[in-house]
Amino acid sequence: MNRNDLNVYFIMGTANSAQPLVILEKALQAGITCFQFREKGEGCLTGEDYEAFARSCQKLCRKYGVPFIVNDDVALALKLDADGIHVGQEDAAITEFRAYAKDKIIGVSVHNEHEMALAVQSGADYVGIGPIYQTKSKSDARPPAGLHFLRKARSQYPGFPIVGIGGINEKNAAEVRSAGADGVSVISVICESLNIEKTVQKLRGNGNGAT
Ligand code: TZP
Ligand code: ICP
Ligand code: MG
Repeated sequence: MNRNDLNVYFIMGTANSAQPLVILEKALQAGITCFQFREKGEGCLTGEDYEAFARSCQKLCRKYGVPFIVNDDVALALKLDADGIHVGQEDAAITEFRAYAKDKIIGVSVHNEHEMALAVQSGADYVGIGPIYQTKSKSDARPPAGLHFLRKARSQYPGFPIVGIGGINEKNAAEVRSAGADGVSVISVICESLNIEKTVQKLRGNGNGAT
């Protein structure tokens, strides 16, 4: 995968927005560089509705040439021929998915040096590090970790694709990049934005205070 694809990495499901497809298209128009389908939480879609919603998101991503990544659900990712999958430490093993999908993007959530080393060795294409700040979008999120491990991971793996996640907004995105992230992964700051165009622009850090 291209590290630039991680620049502004939007994650969403129906739990995050009342009009998810409208929000997704606005975000795509505004220039997000990656999308993750994450249909989780109370009242989330199941069965046919779940698959149909995923396909609608995928179709939009294709229209804008943006990678469509599925969170956790290996079967769905394979069925839809998604561009990739993102797995947590508790989810399916990377090697299992790689066996089925040699050329797909595989992302892994990591929280310490050991998990990072394992992800790199197992052939992950990128890692997500977080939650950096307090997040309200993940019910089982760990406490905020700050930037320390992100900095360390970057110094140990100078060329490895890394995205920061958790409580990232227009104001703190620049310091996440400065700490070594190739990009920022966000849910609420886009879903709750009154001006998605502007929000995405600021997340990109193009001359908005990025150091
Ligand atoms: N994993 C760690 S934090 C998080 C996930 C899925 C949620 C990020 O959402 P937000 O609203 O950008 O804090
Ligand atoms: N990082 C990314 C990119 N996605 C996730 N769902 C996560 C961490 C937990
Ligand atoms: Mg997971």
